Amino acid sequence: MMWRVMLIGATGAFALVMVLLAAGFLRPGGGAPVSVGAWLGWGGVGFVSTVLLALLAYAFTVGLRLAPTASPGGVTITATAEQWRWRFDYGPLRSGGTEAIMVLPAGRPVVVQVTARDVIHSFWVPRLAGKIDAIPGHVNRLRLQAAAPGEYAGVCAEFCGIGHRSHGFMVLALDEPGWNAFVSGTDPDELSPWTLR
Ligand SMILES: [Cu+2]
Repeated sequence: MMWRVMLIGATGAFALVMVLLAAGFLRPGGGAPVSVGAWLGWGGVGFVSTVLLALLAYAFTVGLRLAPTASPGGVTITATAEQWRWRFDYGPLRSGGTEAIMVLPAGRPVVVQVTARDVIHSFWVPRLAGKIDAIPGHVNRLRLQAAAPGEYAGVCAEFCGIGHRSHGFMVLALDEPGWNAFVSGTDPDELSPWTLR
C-alpha cells in the first residue's frame, strides 16, 4: 500500500515534468510568460516540498502504525530461544505457555518480545515478518500479523550450535473462536485443523 502511494506520487511529479518538457520542445515560447523567479519559487521549492512533505507525513503515519508497540487490547507474546527450543509465553492472556508452537489470533497485530537464554538466536517467520535477533539479557520487539488462519513455519536464522538446523517452530494463527479457546486453556494440538506437525 505504502509502495503504491509512493509510486503514484513519484509518477505524478515525473509526468508533470515530462509534460512541461514536451511543451517546451513542441511550443517554444507558448503560454503566458513566467519569470525565472516564479519558476524556481513555485516549481522548484513550492511544488517539490509540498509533494515531499505530503509523502513524508504519510510515511510517518504508516510507520507509527507499524511500530512494535503494544496497542490497547493487543496481543503480546514473549518468545524465548534456547539450545534448541522455542518457548512462548502469553503473559496475562493465558496461564500456560507453549513450546515449539506460537499461537496467535489471525487478522490482529501481535507484538512478539524476543529474547534468549544462552546464545544469540534469531526469530524468523518468513511469511509474516523479517528476522529479529534473540539476544540473552535483551528484549527485541517485532510486530507481525497473520492475514488468515493457518500454520506458518518459523526458523532460527542465526547459527546457534550443533542443533541449529532443527531449531525451528510453528506459528498457528487461529480464527476468533479458536483463539478464545486457546486463551482459556485449550491445548494448541486440539485447535489446529492442519496436520503439518
Ligand atoms: Cu537457534
